[in-house]
Amino acid sequence: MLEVFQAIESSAIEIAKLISTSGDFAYSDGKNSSGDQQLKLDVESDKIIEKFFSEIEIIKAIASEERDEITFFANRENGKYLIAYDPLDGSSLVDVNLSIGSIFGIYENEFIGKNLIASVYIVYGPRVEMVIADTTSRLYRLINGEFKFIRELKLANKGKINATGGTQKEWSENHRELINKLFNDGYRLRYSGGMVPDLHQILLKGGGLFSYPTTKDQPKGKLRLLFELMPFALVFKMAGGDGIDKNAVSILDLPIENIHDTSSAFFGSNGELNLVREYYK
Ligand code: P6P
Repeated sequence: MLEVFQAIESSAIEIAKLISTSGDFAYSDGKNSSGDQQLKLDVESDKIIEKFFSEIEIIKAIASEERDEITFFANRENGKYLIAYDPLDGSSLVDVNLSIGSIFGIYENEFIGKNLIASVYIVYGPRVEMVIADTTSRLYRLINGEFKFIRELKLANKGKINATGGTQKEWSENHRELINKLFNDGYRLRYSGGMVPDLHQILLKGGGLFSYPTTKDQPKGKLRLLFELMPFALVFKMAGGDGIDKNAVSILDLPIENIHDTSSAFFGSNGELNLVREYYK
């Protein structure tokens, strides 16, 4: 597993350079499986990650948000890791100089939540930071070209941050009541439109709620299970919180029919998730 983490670190250093040196990011002429217009930056980041992963024997296959199908590496009969990743989530935010990120889920032998043995995400912001979750959630920071361990991440039972995703005019009434309840309890709105920095802020501040519900314009939710939601569910779980869907099912227990499946998602401390359960009962 260490060589996988090292490959992710090497990818992150190259992607950080790519972000800082690229000019305005033209859209490529492609669209990904979720119908998102692909930025050249997405495609280039995906290539960087594949290059490093292709050199690791224990990796059998990779699934990228930017590709329709799973890519199986040749001669990997003994490989046991399947890696699902979003190479550059929220990449369009680079145009307005906001933080973005890369998300990785390392699955053993099968792309299902219970086989997710580790997850990693990178935040490209004023600083480049990384969180690794396996049996704990741990924060690292890129300092002089190396990722240094900073501290373990632990969520309190409640926080003060309310990160409210989705098109508000399309929210269901109970979702609107949940969000207003938090604001009436003094929670502060913190939402950039990039799930990596938005979730990172809740983890580092010790608590709060990130919500991306199903809406009329996103009836199955927008965020992807394999590449985004399951990796973050492991991070939050290991930090003492959790990630659940609108039926209060743990995201790690949700079935995967297609590698690009999406779901509603609520991430946070237990205090906030109990409110979600109450308002979505
Ligand atoms: P909305 C970025 O495009 C992304 O996939 C996530 O990073 C982010 O949480 C979400 O979409 C933002 O979506 O509809 O709130 O703009």
